[in-house]
Amino acid sequence: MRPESRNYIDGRWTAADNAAPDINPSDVNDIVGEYPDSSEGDVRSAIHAARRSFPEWSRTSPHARANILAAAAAEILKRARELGELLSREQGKTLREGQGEVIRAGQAMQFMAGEAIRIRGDSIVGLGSNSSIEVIREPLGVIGVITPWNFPAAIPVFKIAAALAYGNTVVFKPSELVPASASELVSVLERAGLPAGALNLVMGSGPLLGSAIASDAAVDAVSFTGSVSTGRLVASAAVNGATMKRLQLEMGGKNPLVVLDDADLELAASCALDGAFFSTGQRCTASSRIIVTRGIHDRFVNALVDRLRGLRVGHALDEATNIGPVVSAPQLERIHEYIGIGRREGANLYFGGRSVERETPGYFLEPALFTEATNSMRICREEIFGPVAAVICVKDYEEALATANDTNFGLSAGICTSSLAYASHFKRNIQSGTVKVNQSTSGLDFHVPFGGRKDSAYGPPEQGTYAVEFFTSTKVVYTSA
Ligand code: TXE
Repeated sequence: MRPESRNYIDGRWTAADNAAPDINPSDVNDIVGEYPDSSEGDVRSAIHAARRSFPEWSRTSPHARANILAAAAAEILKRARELGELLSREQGKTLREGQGEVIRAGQAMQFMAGEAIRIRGDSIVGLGSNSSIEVIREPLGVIGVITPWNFPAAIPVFKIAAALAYGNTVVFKPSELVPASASELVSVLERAGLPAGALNLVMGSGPLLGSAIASDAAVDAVSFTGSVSTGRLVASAAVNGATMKRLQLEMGGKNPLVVLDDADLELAASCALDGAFFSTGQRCTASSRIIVTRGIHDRFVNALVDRLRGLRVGHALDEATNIGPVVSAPQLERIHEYIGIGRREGANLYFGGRSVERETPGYFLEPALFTEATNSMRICREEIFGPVAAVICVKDYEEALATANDTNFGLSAGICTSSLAYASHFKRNIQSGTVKVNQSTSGLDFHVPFGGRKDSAYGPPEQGTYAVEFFTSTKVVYTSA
């Protein structure tokens, strides 16, 4: 199977003037395919197609929209192994993680199919005599969807399925690093019966194409996931262009996992291992700061390192691999830079952190664990986005909570404790959009809202029934009988 190496604009697969290779990070000699390196002209064509198709698509019956999404979900779930393998091949997460992500994407698509027929409003008795009021929801129009490389299937589905379910049309710009998964998702939706122009795919440079989408007057809203720095550029283009657009930005995290003396040691070590290192640590909800009270600190570090020693770093498609490669050479270089910064700042590189060779040339990195870190160090303040975690030793729960909140991010946070009192206090006082108690900070359900605070997010949360807030606008109608 060789995915379409073309853009999808106005219902047609069209080549761009230039193309770029999609490289397998487990084996850089393996080119998954050549994908469009599109121009601003290609983006404008896609936006115009989305604009033209909006009136008809927005008037399509909710049942018809639901059937299309349900048919697409069925194909995704049926092809989960094949699509998961393609995802792992181009992005580097393990086969189990890639197939798991595709299944989650298919299930989220199914969920959104149901949401298409659950659009509801309110009927309110007016304050004036014989006045009745309706609150109705309407689609926004053309949605720009700009997505990152770490969840090539799930994050595009969370955005695109919701946008389409509520009657919007879409211009989709995936990360340059994962075009194959994006192409497959769009071809699945085309086969499911989407009319021409309802969904348009333009692949290539983020700074060129993403900013063109964010600034174009014919785009009504932008839903973005990526880094804080890029999110700010998207926001600037979206409000300083010809029109002010609605924005939904899901950005980075520096997520704390607090481990208290009364924690279940084995459970805490497993939560930390999963949260910090699985998916090669390339998750916005990764536990990159592990804040441990001193009574359990040494036993916890030893239990975590025992688990780290058992992990196999290798080719994403090798069933024995636990940790796949880092996604790209620039990302691997960035991670090594942070490991060097951590050592120079005085943290102790207690385990791992070295590039390793495997049978094929790839971006393989041993998971890195720092101890003796302080929260003021750059490795505890800045998002590294790789298999790197820092253990911060604190005196007690109070210091742990204060340290956890001392960050510019606010995406996910976890606590491992057997105390209901500490867990309840933590839930109420941690400044994050997601809180996990005796669970990894990563690994979220698709049917509930997901969003952050502070620098981690801007605009309403994604996913679940809460997606209706961003992808529709309300209209309040007053009628005198
Ligand atoms: O993200 P970017 P990348 C963080 C993580 C990682 C860093 C870089 O720290 O090291 O981001 O990863 C498009 N206007 N996260 O490069 O640059 C780009 O093409 C409009 C955390 O993937 O944010 C891609 O489609 N769009 C994040 C998307 O924006 C632009 C997950 C994200 O790219 C653009 C991934 C511009 N000027 C990375 N420049 C999370 N929170 O999950 C680029 N893009």
